[in-house]
Amino acid sequence: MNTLVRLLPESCLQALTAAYFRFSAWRALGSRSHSQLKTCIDSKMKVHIIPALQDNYMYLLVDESSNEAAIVDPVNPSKVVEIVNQENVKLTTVLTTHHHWDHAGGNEELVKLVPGLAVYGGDNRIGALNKKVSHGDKLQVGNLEIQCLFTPCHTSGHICYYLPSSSVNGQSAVFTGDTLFQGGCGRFFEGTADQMYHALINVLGALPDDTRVYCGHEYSLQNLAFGLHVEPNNEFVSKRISWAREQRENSQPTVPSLLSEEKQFNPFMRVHEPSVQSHAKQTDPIETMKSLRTEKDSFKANV
Ligand code: GBP
Ligand code: ZN
Repeated sequence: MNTLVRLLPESCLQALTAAYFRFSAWRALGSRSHSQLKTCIDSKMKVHIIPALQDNYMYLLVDESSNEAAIVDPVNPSKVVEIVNQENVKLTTVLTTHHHWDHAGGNEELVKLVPGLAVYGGDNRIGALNKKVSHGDKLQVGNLEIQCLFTPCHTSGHICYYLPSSSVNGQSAVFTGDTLFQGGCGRFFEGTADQMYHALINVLGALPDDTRVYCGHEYSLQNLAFGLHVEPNNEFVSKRISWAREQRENSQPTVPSLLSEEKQFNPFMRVHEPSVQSHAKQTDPIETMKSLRTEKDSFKANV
C-alpha cells in the first residue's frame, strides 16, 4: 500500500486525500451539530462560535460599535446567513484561513447569498477570493483592526488572523485555522517541520500570553491524549483532559484556549522542553517537531 501511495503522482494523491476527508465529513452529515453555539463577549467585539460539519468551527466576529461583522471559514453559508439575520449585523467580510474545502468550500455560495463581500485569504486556490493578503497586512472590520499572519505548512498559503488587544479593547484574539489547534497542530500537508516551528514558536508563540486562540477544528480530546502520551507527568495536560471531557459531555466547545495554556499543554509548542525532547529522542527543537508530527500522524487516541 505504501509503495502504491509513493508511486502515485502528487496531484492524484491530493485528489485522493481530499476525497477521503470529504467522505469522512459526508458520513457525519445528517447527524446533529457537534457542539452548541457559544458567544464570547469583549468590550468592543463579540465572537460567535458556530459548529459546522463533523468537527469544524466557523467564527462570526462582530464589531459592537458599528455592527459590522466578519466570518471566518464559512463552510456552511446558510447557517452563517441565519445567524447574521438573527443577530441583525451587517456581514461585510470573509476571512479564509486556507484553501481546504472544509474551510473555503462555502465561499462561492456565500458571496451569492451576500453580494459585495470582501473575501480575504492568502492562496489563489480559495474560492471567490478578491483580497489576497500576505504577512503583516492589516484590514478593518468596522472599528476592529485585523492583522494577517502568514503561517505556511499545513498548506502553503495558510493565514491566521490576529486582533491585538488595542483593537478589541480587551483580550487579544487569534483565529488559527489548521495551523494551531488546542493541544496540537495541523498535519504538514504542504510544508516542513521548520515552517511549523516558525509558525508556532516565532509567529503565534510571540503573541501576548492572554491571547484567545480560536482554532479550526474541535480536536482537543484527541490532541490532549497525544499530549499525555508525550508527557505522562504533565499536570496541565491531565487537568485539561478532565475539563475538556466535561465540556464535550455537555456538547460545549472547548475553544477558545489561551496562548499561555497552549504553552503549558501543547507538545508542539513545547519542543524546547527536555521532557518533550526526551520523548522524541531528539535534542534539536525542529527535529523534535518533525518527530512529534510523524508520531501523531498515526497515533490512535482512545477518546
Ligand atoms: C482527528 O484527529 O480527529 N479525525 C482526526 C484527524 C485537518 S482537516 C483528521 C485530520 O487529519 N485532520 C486534519 C489535521 O490536520 N489534523 C491534525 C492532526 O491529525 O493532528 N482536511 O479537511 C484536513 O485539513 C483536508 C481537506 C485535508 C482537503 C486535505 C485536503 Br486535500
Ligand atoms: Zn486543513
